[in-house]
Amino acid sequence: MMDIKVGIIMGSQSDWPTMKLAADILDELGISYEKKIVSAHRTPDRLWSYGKEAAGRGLQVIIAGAGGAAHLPGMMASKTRVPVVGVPVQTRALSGVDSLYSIVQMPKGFPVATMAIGAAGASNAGLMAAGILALQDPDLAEKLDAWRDALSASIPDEPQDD
Ligand code: RP5
Repeated sequence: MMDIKVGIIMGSQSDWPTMKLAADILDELGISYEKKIVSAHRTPDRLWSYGKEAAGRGLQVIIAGAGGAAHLPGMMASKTRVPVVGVPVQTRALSGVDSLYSIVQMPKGFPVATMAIGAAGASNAGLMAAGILALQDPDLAEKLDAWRDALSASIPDEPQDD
């Protein structure tokens, strides 16, 4: 079994359609990961033990997504030195601006690498994790370069009529 290097955690089952986009990127690049529901509010003990054990278990990046009063990424960053990439999940009431503000304004000492709100942020979280791991993994670096080149190549020179 491959070592699990990335943990994808989220506050609720309802975050999974967004957070799955991070998982899709990791799948595309052949990066092993686990996915867990870890709520800062509803399962604080689970959050605590996940953060306490993360480095010892060999996790190298934690992607944490939450919406609304989105304390999960920041609380996780306070509990582990493993880099935390935060994804503000889009909310119905406030369009995810609440999530963004909850995640991005960390005090000095406990950073969260905060992505964009919603789908783009989740995909970019997968790519950010890949970039971090690629620093120590030449095969992955090659795959990530190819992924980026393919994206660039898919952009047409000129706009088309509908
Ligand atoms: C947060 O509350 C979760 O991250 C989710 O985005 C939001 C709503 O959760 P549910 O009420 O859908 O479970 O904790």
